[in-house]
Amino acid sequence: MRKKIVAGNWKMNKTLPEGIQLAEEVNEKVKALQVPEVKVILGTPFIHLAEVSKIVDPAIISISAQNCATEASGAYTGEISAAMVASTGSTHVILGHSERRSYYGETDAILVKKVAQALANQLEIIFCIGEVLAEREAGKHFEVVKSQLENGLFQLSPEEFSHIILAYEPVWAIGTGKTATSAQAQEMHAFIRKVLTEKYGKEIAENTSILYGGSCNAKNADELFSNPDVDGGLIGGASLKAEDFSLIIAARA
Ligand code: 3PY
Repeated sequence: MRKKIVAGNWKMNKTLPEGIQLAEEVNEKVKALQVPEVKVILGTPFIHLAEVSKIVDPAIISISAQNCATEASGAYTGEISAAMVASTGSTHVILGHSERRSYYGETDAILVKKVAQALANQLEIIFCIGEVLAEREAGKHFEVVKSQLENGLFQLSPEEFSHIILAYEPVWAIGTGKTATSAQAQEMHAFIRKVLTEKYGKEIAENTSILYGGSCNAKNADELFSNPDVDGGLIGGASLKAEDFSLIIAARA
């Protein structure tokens, strides 16, 4: 049985004291909700990881970085390795977010290296895929998403792939306030599961959690999560307020 997951992506928000406060609030809310069937993940900036790991109860909340380096260690000024991330108590890393692909030039080849580093350091990966508006308007969205899977992940063995959580984030719905309709989300998630079945077989495809991301919030979460192939959400802006984030977690329960 695949997991229901709600993961927050704080992006580049919150100073350290603000992040600590938010993590404390989320920890209290999740404790009160009592939803062991939902895996809750906080994707914080690098500088928060170690502190937030100490604050939250690891039985109910896991911690994730939002990126890691392509290399293991060495003269790479400003980079943070997967081993460093793991040493903070973080168990997850978000890779391939469209903001990293478009603003920082992360190609499929770069992501292959980051995925390898993350797996070598026992990190679970939330791997983001999704098309831009022009690709959807040209009817190429399925092709684009399939190629992101093939070129970024399909080098993995079935065992390695079991450490992947997918997040479908249509780029035109990120930070724009536009959300894919429930039907568009389900259509793409079902397509992704079909592609996974063809590559890894039915069991792995059925066990892979596929999250929806892109302006998912407390108002639309219920409807999005009611789809059979939408296993949860990767939440941007709405993860920055403990109340909104906990409403989304409750919607997934
Ligand atoms: C969003 O909801 O805008 C996101 O990009 C989540 O990763």
